[in-house]
Amino acid sequence: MRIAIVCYPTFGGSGVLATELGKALADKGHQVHFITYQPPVRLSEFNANIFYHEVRVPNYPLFDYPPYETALASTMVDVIVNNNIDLLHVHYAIPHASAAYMAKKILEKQGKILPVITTLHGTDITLVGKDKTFAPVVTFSINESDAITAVSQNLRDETYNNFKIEKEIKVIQNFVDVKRFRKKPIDAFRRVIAPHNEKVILHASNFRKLKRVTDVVKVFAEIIKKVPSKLLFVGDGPERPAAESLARELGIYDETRFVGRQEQIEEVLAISDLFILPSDYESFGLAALEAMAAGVPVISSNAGGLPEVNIEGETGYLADVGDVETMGIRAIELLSDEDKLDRFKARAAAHARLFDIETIVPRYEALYNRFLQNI
Ligand code: GMT
Repeated sequence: MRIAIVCYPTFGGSGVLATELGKALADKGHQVHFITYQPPVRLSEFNANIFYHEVRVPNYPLFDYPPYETALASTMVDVIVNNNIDLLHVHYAIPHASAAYMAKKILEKQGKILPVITTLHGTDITLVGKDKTFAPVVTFSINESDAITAVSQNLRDETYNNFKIEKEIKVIQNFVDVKRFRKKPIDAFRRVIAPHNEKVILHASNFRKLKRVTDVVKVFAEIIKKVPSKLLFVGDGPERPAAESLARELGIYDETRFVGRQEQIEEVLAISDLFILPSDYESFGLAALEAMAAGVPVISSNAGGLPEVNIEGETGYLADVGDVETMGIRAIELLSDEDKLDRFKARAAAHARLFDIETIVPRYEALYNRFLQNI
């Protein structure tokens, strides 16, 4: 198959998922064309079946707001015609689904039928999409997609609850390449981070308000009273200064390390004992799944699709959003009992295997095939 994929090329979960999907499809012999405004972050290795097409938005003095969506739709048409693309798969509805609709209509005029699949990822529905400014276009373009998928049951329900969707939304949960996350810890790295064999607590995100990074600091402040430990922050974003100043205020800054964005997150996970994700909402929580694949249990909020990923009392613990006290108690319970921690680590890894790339990617292929047979 020749598949075009549109996504955000940044560190966000939707872009990561779309890129990993494209790579997996290319490994299976499909030709994959990424259409984005810069190369996707996880697209670092050469693969003969992968093509990258940059969306260029010309600068013109009249444009206070460069018309990205128009440029994207035009690039889609160009790539689809010139590479004989069979199917367009867009990740994150805004503005990708409406640009796809435009491209589909243009191509129809030229006699080409283009199946469009839209995968909903989270904030395109729950935060941004719900906004009155976007809602009519989001509703329309989702309904005009030939197939709609959501990354969790919760996101599917949220979409039906918030928009008038007339079509079936198929749940295809996010996946992880389990093999990639089965890493042995690099001893020298662990010694640098935790020189006295302290426990390593990890949080990784884009540090947006919704991630509640200051809650991570508060939970850690409880943990460190009982368990010698270090806190590692991976990623960057607007709430980092707030997290840093709270850590200073609580006198735990020296036990905390901000390592910025990391492409090799598996190396960091390999030295970690516990992952904390206290978000206001996660449609799924891909970062938690990646942690579990590396055998790292998760303390998370019970918001959105997180209970579909992190299983209470098995792969970690869940608490209400903002309940840092319970999160702290559960974390201490786990970290101060080696046998229990080992059991949780093993179960986290086992549960992550249910979301293995080899199980989930064929579900996308089956969906693609359904449309290609109809042309
Ligand atoms: O919130 C993020 O980290 C970014 C965001 C995105 O769209 O890139 O992530 C969303 O998609 C991920 C992949 O499907 C999910 O794992 C995240 O839970 C989801 N984020 C939210 O729902 C807030």
